[in-house]
Amino acid sequence: MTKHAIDGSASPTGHASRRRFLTGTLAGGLVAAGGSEAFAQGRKKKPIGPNPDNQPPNVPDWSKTLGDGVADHPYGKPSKYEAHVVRRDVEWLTASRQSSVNFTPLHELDGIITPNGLCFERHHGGTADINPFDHRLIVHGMVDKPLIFSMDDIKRFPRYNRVYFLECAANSGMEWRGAQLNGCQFTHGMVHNVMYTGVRLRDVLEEAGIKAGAKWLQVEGADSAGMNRSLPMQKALDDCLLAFKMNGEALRTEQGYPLRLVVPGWEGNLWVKWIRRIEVGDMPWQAREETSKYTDLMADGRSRRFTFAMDAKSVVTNPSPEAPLKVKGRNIITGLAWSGRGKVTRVDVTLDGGRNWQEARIDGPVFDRSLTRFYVDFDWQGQELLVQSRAHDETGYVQPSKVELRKVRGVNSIYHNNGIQTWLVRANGETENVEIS
Ligand SMILES: Nc1nc2c(c(=O)[nH]1)N[C@H]1C(S)=C(S)[C@@H](COP(=O)(O)O)O[C@H]1N2
Ligand SMILES: [Mo]
Repeated sequence: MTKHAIDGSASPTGHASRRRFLTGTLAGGLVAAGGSEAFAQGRKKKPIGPNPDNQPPNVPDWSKTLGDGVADHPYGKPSKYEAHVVRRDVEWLTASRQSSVNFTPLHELDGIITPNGLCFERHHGGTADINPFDHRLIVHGMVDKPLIFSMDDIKRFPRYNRVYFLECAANSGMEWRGAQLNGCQFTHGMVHNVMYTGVRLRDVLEEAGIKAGAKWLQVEGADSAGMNRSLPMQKALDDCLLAFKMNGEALRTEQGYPLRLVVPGWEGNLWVKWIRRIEVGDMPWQAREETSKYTDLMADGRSRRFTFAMDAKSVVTNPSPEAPLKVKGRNIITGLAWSGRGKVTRVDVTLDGGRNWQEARIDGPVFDRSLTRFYVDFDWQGQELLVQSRAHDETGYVQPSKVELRKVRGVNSIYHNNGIQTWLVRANGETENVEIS
């Protein structure tokens, strides 16, 4: 799988006619080198250029008046000049309260941690607005003594801090049949990476006493969807957490306040938010989310089921359609890699659609089942590029091309698309989602 068979004469196929351009996000079209990023995203008029009054040796406007005091910022917010850095949704893709999803702006971030306000959201029945004093977690079924825990009870178990990515199994799911969404926020933004503080699910289960023969848990949320999944006991005992903090502060409502299940490396759907009930049993429950949904329909009509672990994957976040190259000369290519099976050990990047690969420079902490940041420092002379990245993990697994992936899985799937992404960078810096065969 490491050898990348690319037809020497292969030219990129844009499928532009099949692709729906996202109004409001890319409406202004993509721009030539020199445009500001906000302009590239069609939200601002073409900038006239920096105000000379604010340039050296002049004293800039913001140095001439007294600023806000601390009383103006009881809870901090990003600079108003970063107002375009937000989660976004796709109009035709489930934007109702019954079922909704938005996407992390990956191309605006750096390092490995996703800020709390930018973590993508996926809700099956909207968010639950829970009073933590009233919230309870029930543990029952095949246990010695059924228990009900308050949040204070949960917080008295030993605490652990762990950084993990959460990826929705449907991330990149719209791309199974070809390039469709023109932006890395939309092709890859159903992933976030957070430091959780919580307690081990194992400790809570052992408090109730697990009966012999117990093999599965049913985990259920307190949202209007009552979203539930079956979780193997082995995984629950191994490394799952019941988390109440994200990146140091209380979980956000959108992420499951006051308590969520953390299931390292496994598909996001299992990470039950607003968790209220754990039932211990000896068989899976065959819930909606593991029968009708979150299964992969193969070409022969059979379905892959209980596909828990997220395979190694990566994406170049810059350049990408929302973040075109702007100037010739020194440029940075950067992106993210992750694996649900361990640490990322290496990331390769190609600028010519897979003929030549170079090893990217990984920087920042490399944690087990966490987003991992990579860079390629390069000199761009305005040549067309076909940029791809390819992740390796510590099991020896190498991220496959989309062609290789489709050979095994067909094109009926929605979930678990970890194929290599291609961005076409044109001579003017515009960048487009394409596929090469
Ligand atoms: N209770 C509950 N838990 C849930 C969901 C939900 O709708 N309700 N959505 C699941 C899905 S499909 C995903 S991908 C993740 C998304 O987590 P996030 O909203 O923190 O990104 O939560 C999972 N946990
Ligand atoms: Mo999901």
